[in-house]
Amino acid sequence: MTHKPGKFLTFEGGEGLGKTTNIPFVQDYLQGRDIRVVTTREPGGTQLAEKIRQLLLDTKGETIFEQTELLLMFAARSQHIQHVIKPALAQGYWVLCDRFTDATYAYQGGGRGISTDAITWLEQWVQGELRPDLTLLFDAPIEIGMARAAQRKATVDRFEAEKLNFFERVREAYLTKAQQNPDRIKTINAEQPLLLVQQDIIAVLDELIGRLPNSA
Ligand code: Z5A
Repeated sequence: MTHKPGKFLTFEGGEGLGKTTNIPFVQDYLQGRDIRVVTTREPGGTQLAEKIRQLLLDTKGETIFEQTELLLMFAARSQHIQHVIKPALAQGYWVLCDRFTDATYAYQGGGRGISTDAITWLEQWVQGELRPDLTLLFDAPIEIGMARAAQRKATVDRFEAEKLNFFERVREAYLTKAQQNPDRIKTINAEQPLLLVQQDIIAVLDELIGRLPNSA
């Protein structure tokens, strides 16, 4: 049996701005339209990639250098793409992924200052033609996300322990990427109450579903 290839949707943005909250909402919305969905996350999504995630988030142990961090992100991504994302898309599932390569441009590029050329080279090598069909970028002033995240959990991981100006650079890099890719990256105002955020998400999803063949 042949399947229509699925769609690859990614969820991006600064810490605490609603990716984790809204992925189940999107999952329910799509399933309500008879779309089969797989949810996953980065770094992570396979046994090995989840182990790499633990290494990356751990605040203890030896210093992780910027290049090492970048390579670990793409090592995890490579496993994730081959084991989860590509097989699911080939079977017609829509893949909802909590962060993907835009996060690398934002955190390792914007935050750490690694050159875009290096990231682009790795993106091409590891992903080949694979790019998200749609990205929801949750955006708000960073203090809002930090306050929400702080309310939710007491401990901080290795990224959350960074200083404010690191997160400002991350936000800037995300917004630049969105400006460069207006068809793919849809920016959602995450400062709004959840109900309004979800109305905006539905508008974006309906637009995508409306463009599918046989969606009349
Ligand atoms: N990273 C990287 O550096 N390079 C890469 O290539 C990749 C990742 C892929 C782990 O990511 C770290 O990996 C990440 C970047 C790095 N580090 N940081 N920072 P992660 O996605 O697992 O971690 P996170 O960004 O810290 O996720 P998070 O804190 O779970 O944020 P979130 O999922 O966007 O937020 P949330 O849990 O949905 O919402 C936070 C709280 O706010 C929660 O209590 C909600 O109920 C509440 N909330 C959500 N929306 C609203 C609205 N609209 N109003 C009021 N309250 C709300």
